[in-house]
Amino acid sequence: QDFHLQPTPQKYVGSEDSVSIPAKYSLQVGAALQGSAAEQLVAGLFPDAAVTADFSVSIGMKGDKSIRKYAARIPKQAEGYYLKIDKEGIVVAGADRRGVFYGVQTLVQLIALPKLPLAEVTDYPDVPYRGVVEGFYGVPWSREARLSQLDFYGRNKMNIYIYGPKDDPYHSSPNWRKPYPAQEAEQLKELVECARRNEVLFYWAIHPGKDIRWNTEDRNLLMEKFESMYRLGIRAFAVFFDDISGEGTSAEKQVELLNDIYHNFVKAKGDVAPLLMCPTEYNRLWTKLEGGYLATLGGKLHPDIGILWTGDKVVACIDKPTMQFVNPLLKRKAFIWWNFPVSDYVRDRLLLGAVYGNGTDIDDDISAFISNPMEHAEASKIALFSIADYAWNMDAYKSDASWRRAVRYLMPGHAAALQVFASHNSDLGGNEHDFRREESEQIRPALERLLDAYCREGKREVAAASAVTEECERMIASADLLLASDENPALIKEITPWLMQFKLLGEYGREVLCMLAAQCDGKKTELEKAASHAKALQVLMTKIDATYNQNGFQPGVKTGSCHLKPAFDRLYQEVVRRTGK
Ligand code: LTM
Repeated sequence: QDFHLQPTPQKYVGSEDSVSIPAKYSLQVGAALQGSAAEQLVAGLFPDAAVTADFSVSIGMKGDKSIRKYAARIPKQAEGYYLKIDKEGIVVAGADRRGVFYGVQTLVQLIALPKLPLAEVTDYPDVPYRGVVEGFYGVPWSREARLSQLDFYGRNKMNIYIYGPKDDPYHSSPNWRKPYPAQEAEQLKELVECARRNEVLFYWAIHPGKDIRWNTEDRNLLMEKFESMYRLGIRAFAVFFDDISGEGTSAEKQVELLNDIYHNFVKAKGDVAPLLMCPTEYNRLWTKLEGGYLATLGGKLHPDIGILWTGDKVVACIDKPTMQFVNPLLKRKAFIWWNFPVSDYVRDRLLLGAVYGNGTDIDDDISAFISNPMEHAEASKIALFSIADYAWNMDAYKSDASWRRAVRYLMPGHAAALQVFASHNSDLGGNEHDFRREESEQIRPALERLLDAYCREGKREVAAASAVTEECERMIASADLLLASDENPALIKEITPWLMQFKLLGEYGREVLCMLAAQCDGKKTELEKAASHAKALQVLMTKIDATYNQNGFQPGVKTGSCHLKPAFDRLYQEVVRRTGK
């Protein structure tokens, strides 16, 4: 049977042979797992265990009696696990609690297959922290979106979520000093519980730098805010000093505050995860070595405090040279904040393309790889799926295959349609960070041939024209299939304006090709008919652009904007020019 475990395990040894779990089985869960997320997951999978049976399910972590025989096979790495399925039973043995949880998550994927294969999996993550920072500008994610995200992280073996939406006034100025109103506080509590069920560390970040005063009053207010978050159940904290100017940017003052939080809050509590901070100079382009900002952090910040880093620029792929630059300055392994698929600086686009460009040789240089996503939570899962895959097992990471699996994961019943849509909605267009992504790669050669033959010689390249027409038909059908589907309502709701625009673009492309054919064949009436329809479609696309997604930054709805739309516009103009009208 054809399947791929997600994220790609370090070692999978499978066989063609399979086993069916009998109605009668025994279940042993290690004592150390009591109350854990793994135990809850196992209880759902195996609800009717007998005391003795020929088929046994043994789940435990290092030191547990239930898996003692397998202790030597458990990987040494944190969060690692060993999973064995044979005719006699199933064993999941984890290096720690999270390792057991991940082993059971792998088992969940295998049990969902038509046949449960006999297999052995030895697995562990390459990067210690993998996950998401909700750190974008724009409408923060909803309660439902966050709950769904946390379940998604659990299933994809991501272990960290940092809450830091820039437009939550209680995270940033003006209200970072105040506690959350009751209803929002309740929702945060619910999220913390959901994170626990998914073995996700829930970090809450504060962003006080825009108006912080370096005095005792503000120091105490920040500590009180952390206390109020601690009372909600939060056990992991971060302080962000990005995107600020003025007094708040002082490295010395930031260090003083963070070390104070470290000693008098994190250590004093005893059950709080390592503190994280986002520096003001969080990328190489903005680093002023002569000012000594990063060197001050590196030298004076307590070594247990993690420091975030976005790479060579605000938005950039992460490679070895950027790590070799920053780690010696920080005197620790940087905690990577990857600004993808965040789209808060290109809000008229959807970034649904493949995840590529990050070094696969940096696992030893980073303490974490976390992604800043789009305001569209469900659509972000396309990229997040592959980021989870990449950060778990860099050597095995295959960008294109992972992207296709991500698409299938989100809409298994409409994977082909979503793939067509995603493949034409990935580039950012010209932007302040000069960050671009490939788009429409498969149809690009045909588009280029078509343009070249027609614009230079007024000829219709037949094979290219039919390939592009077929692609337009696929676009139209895909848009309809997705718009009509109720397979993933959250996703369709987020992308509906782009789907409507995408359908029009397909129709426009098809009509432009009819114009071109009619012009080449000298069919005047047909040409006029096609031209007036193409023109109407242009008007409709402009209307969608002016009606939907009217944010105050990059309003509108752009689709296929890297190659398709420019090519169709160019051909349209060329037909008009050659017709003399
Ligand atoms: O990247 C960082 C550290 N800070 C901000 C983010 O909040 C924002 O989402 C991204 C992308 O626009 N750029 C930033 O500067």
